Parts: sequence; structure tokens; C-alpha cells
Amino acid sequence: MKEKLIDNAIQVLERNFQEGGFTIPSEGLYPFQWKWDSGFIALGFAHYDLKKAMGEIETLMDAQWENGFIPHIVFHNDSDSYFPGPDFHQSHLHPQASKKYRSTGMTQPPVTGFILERLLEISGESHEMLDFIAKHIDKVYHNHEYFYTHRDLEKNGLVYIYHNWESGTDNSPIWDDIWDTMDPPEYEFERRDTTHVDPAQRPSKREYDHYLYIIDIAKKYNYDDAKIAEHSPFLVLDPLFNAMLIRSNEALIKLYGRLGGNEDKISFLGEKQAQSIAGLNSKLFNEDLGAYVHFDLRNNKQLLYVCSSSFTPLYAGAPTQEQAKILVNTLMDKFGDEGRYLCASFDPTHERFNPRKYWRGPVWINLNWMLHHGLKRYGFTDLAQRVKNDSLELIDNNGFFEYFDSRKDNPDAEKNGYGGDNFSWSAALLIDFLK
Ligand code: 9YW
Repeated sequence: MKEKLIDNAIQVLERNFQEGGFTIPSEGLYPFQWKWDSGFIALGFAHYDLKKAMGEIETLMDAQWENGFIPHIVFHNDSDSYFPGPDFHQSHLHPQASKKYRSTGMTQPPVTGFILERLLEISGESHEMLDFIAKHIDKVYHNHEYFYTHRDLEKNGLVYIYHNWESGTDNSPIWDDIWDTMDPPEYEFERRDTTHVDPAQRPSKREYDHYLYIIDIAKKYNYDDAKIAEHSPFLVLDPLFNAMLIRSNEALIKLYGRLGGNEDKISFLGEKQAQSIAGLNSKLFNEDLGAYVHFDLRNNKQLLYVCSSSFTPLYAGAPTQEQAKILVNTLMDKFGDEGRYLCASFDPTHERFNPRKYWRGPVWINLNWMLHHGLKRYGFTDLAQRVKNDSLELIDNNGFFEYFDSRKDNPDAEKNGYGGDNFSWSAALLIDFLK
């Protein structure tokens, strides 16, 4: 079974690999390069083709803006199968945007640092990979500097996101509270995603109105960070986003140490790292819920929901051992029922849970990958193994889907795989799990 699955996963990656040297997440549905997808995809390639793994990161970093920002979608190519495309986003409005590529003016979780660290491991510490890292590490550092300079409003080491697409968890029920504070215009546009995927598994038209409206506000201010922080109705501290930054800081410190020199950078990152961990634990940990939660900066309150992002600080080594135990109890209590695969993307005991709809309940393989490594890091070996086994079983039973139903006994469908098929990070992370 193992070899067959790996072969199939390789086929998915090869089919999604594009001539320009980058990989799309899923044919038709997502026809461009996405930032955090690229990181996970590189891990899959690294197990059988290091050149492609390096190319994936290189093509992403090539679109970095002068201020260190890395966009969430790079439009290397044209395609009319996705909305909103480059004409809507208009990244050129920002004076420091890439002159080489069109992109979006928003970003996604900062995975690149820890991906470089994992690539070095997978390569067996090869000289080729070390040279590659030496060539690219300063760009990732510059990206972290960007976050701490422009996105850390309270100077407590926590960086904000200004759009739900920046979170990576696009239509999480958590954002419903923010949509309640807004009343965007009714946009007229042609949805493309619902021509590829059953609309019951995708966000609603009204949700899209909110997504587009926030982009319009950002465009009005030419994607200026300070103006966005002042005017965006969506301004959130996300535990997943900040955990990825912390985990990537840790990786950069380690990699700079390995390369030698760069003491000033190591000390900057070390200082920020301590602040970010303290910030996460004081501002985003909720004792009553026993989990990390999101913080709505615009309305100055914690958003009191538990979702798969709530556990990602484990992967970053941010919680104390005591907090880690609390997190595991919450995980088992709300998500861990034997009748369910781990880990639903939103609290299955909550009324907003929907087992079929995108980020409102289904299981996602990249979140499971981080959860697996986080649990291992804190010594919860059996539970980590369960998360890995569940991920493999879901893929083995259903195929390389984008997301999966967490119910083992799902009455609604024969298939439990939803969204895009032949999805790149599901394939890539399966390879990383199995190798
Ligand atoms: C969209 C590409 C992206 C992921 C996101 C996921 C989805 C795209 O697909 O968003 O248009 O809704 O939510 O995390 O990077 O795979």
C-alpha cells in the first residue's frame, strides 16, 4: 500500500507541476502559485527530486516585494478559471511591489523558514541544499523583518492579518463575527470555484462580497500597511499565522547558526522570538476554553472559538508543558471522539460546525501535518501517531482531495473527500509522512 500511495502522490505532483518551474495546488480550481502551498509542496518533491523542491521555493521568492513582503498568490501565468485574478488584485498599486510578476497584495502564513529547515534534513544535509539555503535565507529573514516592522501594531511580537485569505483558513466560522460588523456592497462577478466544486462545499456569495470589499479598501490605500491597519474592518491576530512565524524564526536561527556568521540577525530573531511567544501566551491563550484563540484587534476582543489553528502553537514549541496538556485535553474533548478522524478544522461540538464545508469543519492534511509534529514535540506520541494514521487513511480511502469529512460514518456521501481533487499539498505531505 505504501509504495502505491507514494507513486500516486508523485503523479499528482508531477501533473500539477508547471513549465515555469512552480506547482499549482489543483488543476482548474487553483491555477496559480500559492505561498504556503508551495512550502508544503516542496517537501513532497524533496523526497524524490531536490531540484524541483528548490525550484518551488525559488519561484516563490522571486516574487518577493522590495519591502520583504511575499504575496499569497503569484500570477506567473494567465488563467481565466479563477476569480479574483490579477486584474482585481492590482498589486502594482503598491510602490514596492514586484515589477516582474503580478500578485495579490496580501500574504499567507510564513512557512518558508521551517520548510528550508526540513528541506535540509530531507536532503541529508547535502552541500547543494546548504548552498541553496545560503542563497535564499536572507530573503526569508527580510520577510520576517517586514512582519515585525509593519504588522506588529502593539509591539508585542504578534503580527496581524488584514484579510481572511491571509489566514489560510478562508471561511472559518470565526470570521462570521467580523462579517456581522460589516455591510459590504453586493458585488457582481462570476464565481469560478463553484464551476469546479459543489457550491455546498464552498463559501457563499455573500461571504465573497466581504472578501472582495476588504481588498477594495486595501487597494484604495495602495496596499499601504499603516493605512490598512487604520481602515480595514478585518484586523486579526491569528494563532496559526503567529505560530508559523515563531516556528520559522526558530528554523532561521538554527540555519544561520549552521551557516556561521550573521550574529546580528540571530540576535534580532531571538529577541523577536521571545516576544512573540510571550505575546501568544498572554494575548491568545484562553484559559476557559483551554486553547489558543484569535484576537479581533478592530473590535478589541478575543474570538471565543476553538478550531484546528488553536493547536498549531504546539508545532512552534510556544506552550509550556502544562499548557500543552490543557490543549490535548481540549483536543480530545471536542475533536477526539473515536467516531471521528482527527482533526476537524472547526469545533465539532459547536453549532457553526459543518462537516462538508471547506474550513467550517472538514479535515485538512496540512493542519494535520503540523498537529502531528506539534504533538510529537511535546511527547504525545500515540496521539501524534493517530493524527498521522487518520491522514493516511483518509487519503487511502478517498484520494488526494483538498479536505475530508471527519465523520467515520458519514451518512451524507459515499465519498468523504471534498473540494479539489489531485490536490498538491495532500500528495506532498503524504509523501513526507510516509518517507
Ligand atoms: C481560495 C490554495 C489555497 C490555500 C488556502 C485555501 C484555498 C483559495 O486554497 O484558498 O480561492 O479560496 O483556503 O489555504 O492556500 O490551495
